Amino acid sequence: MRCSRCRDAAVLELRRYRAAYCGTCLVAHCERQVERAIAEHGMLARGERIGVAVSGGKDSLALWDLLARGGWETVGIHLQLGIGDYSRHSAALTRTFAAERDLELVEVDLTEEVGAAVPALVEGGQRSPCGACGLSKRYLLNKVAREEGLTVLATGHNLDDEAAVLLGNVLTWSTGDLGRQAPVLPHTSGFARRVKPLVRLSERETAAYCVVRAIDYVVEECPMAAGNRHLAHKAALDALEARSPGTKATFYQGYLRQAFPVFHPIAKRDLVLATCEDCGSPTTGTRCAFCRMTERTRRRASEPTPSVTPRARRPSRLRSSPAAEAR
Ligand code: Q46
Ligand code: ZN
Repeated sequence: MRCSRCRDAAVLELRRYRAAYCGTCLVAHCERQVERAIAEHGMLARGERIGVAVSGGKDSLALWDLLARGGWETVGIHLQLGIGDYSRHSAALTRTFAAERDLELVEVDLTEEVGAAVPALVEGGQRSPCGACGLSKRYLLNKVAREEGLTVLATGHNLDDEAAVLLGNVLTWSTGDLGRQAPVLPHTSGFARRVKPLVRLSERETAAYCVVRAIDYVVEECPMAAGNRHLAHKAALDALEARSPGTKATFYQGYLRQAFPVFHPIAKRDLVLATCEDCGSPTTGTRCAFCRMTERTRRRASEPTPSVTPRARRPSRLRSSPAAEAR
């Protein structure tokens, strides 16, 4: 198989484009797709400092690499979720990536921040592991953004992720979510702007990008993801994509063009945000879902309710910035 652009030996075939790329042309293709997503959706502005949520997986490390090489000013944010060896390995690879490229990295430990890691937040609780984890990530990323003065957070959601979330939202007709699943979630009081620059790239493309760029990423799946509905939706879309290449892109891009404009005004009208009385985060009630979840965890552990609320705690964080240290 030959590269469709330069006729060198290809490393990846992309059936949805009826194309194949060698390593060099694949990297150029990924850069183009990210630049196009950023421009198309007005995601980023030159000069702003971008918080990149970095898990240590292929997507987030590819995203950080693409943004940093594209000349964007970035700070990586890694959340230590306390999921055993998986979390330890993820943190180690993220640190190595940042150190090798001289990039600034902020690490936040969920256990030290709120008194419990993801497995403890789930035990006996009402949320699934990914529900509790997602809530924790959203809360902590926002908190770091506020404390670091970041106006924008970039996440590594790719085309496969977005198409699978969209399928889940359609299957349940979650109209609120269908009106909010955009590649850019604008800044609202208490929430930094959220952007997803990888929405034009599939997992196969980000994985191949990492291999070509010699980025060492966590290959194993999170052990808490088993049985997760999102994975079932991904598998269903994979089967459709195998039969009809381009299905995921058509489904997701079609939603952005045709369905999002219909659902967005409804979601906007129905969303009334207040401020959480415990932590000050935006919420639809009086206390945010994260504060309610952590309180339940504390009660289960039969601890006396700490007098220190998440708002009053100082984040437990490490900062590594080889350049700053060298100065
Ligand atoms: S880390 Fe957390 Fe993911 Fe693990 S528990 Fe689920 S959400 S699968 S990206
Ligand atoms: Zn709160």
